[in-house]
Order: sequence, then C-alpha cells, then structure tokens
Amino acid sequence: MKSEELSVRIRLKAWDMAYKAKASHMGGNFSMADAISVLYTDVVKIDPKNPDADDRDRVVLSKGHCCAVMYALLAQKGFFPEEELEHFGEDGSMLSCHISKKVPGVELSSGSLGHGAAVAAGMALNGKLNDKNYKVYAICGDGECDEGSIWEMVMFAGQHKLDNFTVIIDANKMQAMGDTKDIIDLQPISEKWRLFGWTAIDVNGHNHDELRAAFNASHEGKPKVIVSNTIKGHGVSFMENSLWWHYQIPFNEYYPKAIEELNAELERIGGNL
Ligand SMILES: Cc1ncc(C[n+]2csc(CCOP(=O)(O)OP(=O)(O)O)c2C)c(N)n1
Repeated sequence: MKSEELSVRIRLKAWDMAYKAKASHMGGNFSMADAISVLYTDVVKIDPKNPDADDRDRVVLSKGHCCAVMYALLAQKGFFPEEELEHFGEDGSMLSCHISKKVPGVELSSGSLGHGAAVAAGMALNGKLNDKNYKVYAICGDGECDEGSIWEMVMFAGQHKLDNFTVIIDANKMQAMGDTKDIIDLQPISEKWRLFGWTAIDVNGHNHDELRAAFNASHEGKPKVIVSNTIKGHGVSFMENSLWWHYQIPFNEYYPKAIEELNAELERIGGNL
C-alpha cells in the first residue's frame, strides 16, 4: 500500500477508535498521519514479526497523545492484529490513550511532553557508542518544543553529532490552548536548530514526495530535524485549523461526516473501499 493511501486509512481507523473510546487529540493525530505513513512505508527498517531485533530502526512518538494513528498504522503494518484496535482506550487494553510500550513496535511509553525525543537521542548515542547501524526517529509537536528538555536534547544531539538521529516536528501551529505563536513563538525554528549543529529541512508535511526527499537527505556529521509544516486536523474540512479538535471527542453528527470525507478521499486517490 502506498503511503498516500495508508495516511487516509489510518485517519479513518483512528477516528473510529476515538469515537468508540470517547478519546480526544484528533487534530494532532490527523496532522502527523502523512509523516508517519511515509516514514513506515519508505524509510524505516523494522520487521513487524521481530520488532525487538537488535538492529531495528527505532521510532519514538514523543507527542504520545497522538497514539491512535500510530496504533492504526502499526496494526496495518502487521505488528499486531487489527482486531485489537477495537479495544483502544478500554480498561485493561494494551492500547492506552497515550502511547504504551506494551504495544509491539512501540519503543517508549510517552505522553508527558518533552521526554520522548530526549530518550530517543540517548538511543542514538547508544547506537554510535556500540557501532550499531540502526537509525532513530522521534516525532514531536511544535507546542511540545516549548519544553526545556527539548532544548537540552537539541544541544546534546548537536554536540555529539548524532547523524543517526532524525526529529520530525509536526508543526501544525497550534497546541492545546492556542496558537503556538501566541504562547511561545519559536519561529524561525529551523534556524534555531541549525545554530545548535543540526541539518534542518522545512517541508509541506502533507506532501509525501517532499517528506520522502527530506527523510532521504544526507546529514553526515549532524542530527537532522524535519520541520513538517502541517494543518491541525488535516483531511477533514471541519477539523482543519480548529483548536476545538485538540480536545474535542468525535460525537453525533460529526462522526459520519468525517467518515464520509475520508472515504471520498480514499476513492479519489484510488484506494479500495
Ligand atoms: C508535560 C506535559 N504538559 C502538558 C500536557 C498536556 N498536553 C497534551 S497535548 C498538549 C499540547 C501539545 O501541543 P503540540 O505539541 O503542538 O501537539 P499537537 O498540536 O500536535 O497535538 C498539552 C499541553 C502534557 N501531555 N505533558
């Protein structure tokens, strides 16, 4: 399955899961769906049947509240049976509403923002110290980049020249309570990371060709940050750029409307319904 189709399918699945579980954070789930679809389709080397292999690439979802699309993707890729997704958010299910390491293919439980990317940098340093060939990827929110621990990680990875490490910032310009520019304006964010010794690439985070090119771009001797410029809620008209859909759970008439729009998109791009 191509990444374009995968990105719509995981939005559909995540929406359904969130509706049943009365779970939130759909805006941030939908903005990052394209980046993780390209990452898992065309970039990382992880065997779903052997997700703990020593030489696997590592992916850490630092914005752990956006686990629904990630669970949907991991199930689609065969890390665990898709039927498990029905239990998202239920008491006792491994599929908790912030990402859990109990789930095959998940490297780290996260949800307390600012920590995942720092742990990922440690994984990258470990790879270097032990002459391993694996690569490490971390996905952060742009609001998450307000956390001090993110900037410690930026300095640390730059100093140690972690060129086996890539951070993807899902720059959807909104966080929980407002626009990122009104809370802490970090722009121009790519220039800031560059000053700390990173290769920084800005892309349209919904353009799969641009994302692929950024993932493939060389960054010898430096860690890489991909600033993935996205739209919160991308893919569903009434969710796009709407802060409401950070915490709002899918309900009533909104549920079928989103399904209809996403199915129409699947049909447009030629995916089998
Ligand atoms: C340390 C910490 N503080 C607060 C929260 C509550 N919280 C959950 S999501 C969120 C907003 C994050 O914004 P951003 O990183 O831009 O995520 P996105 O917009 O992509 O969902 C906040 C403040 C948290 N999870 N962790």
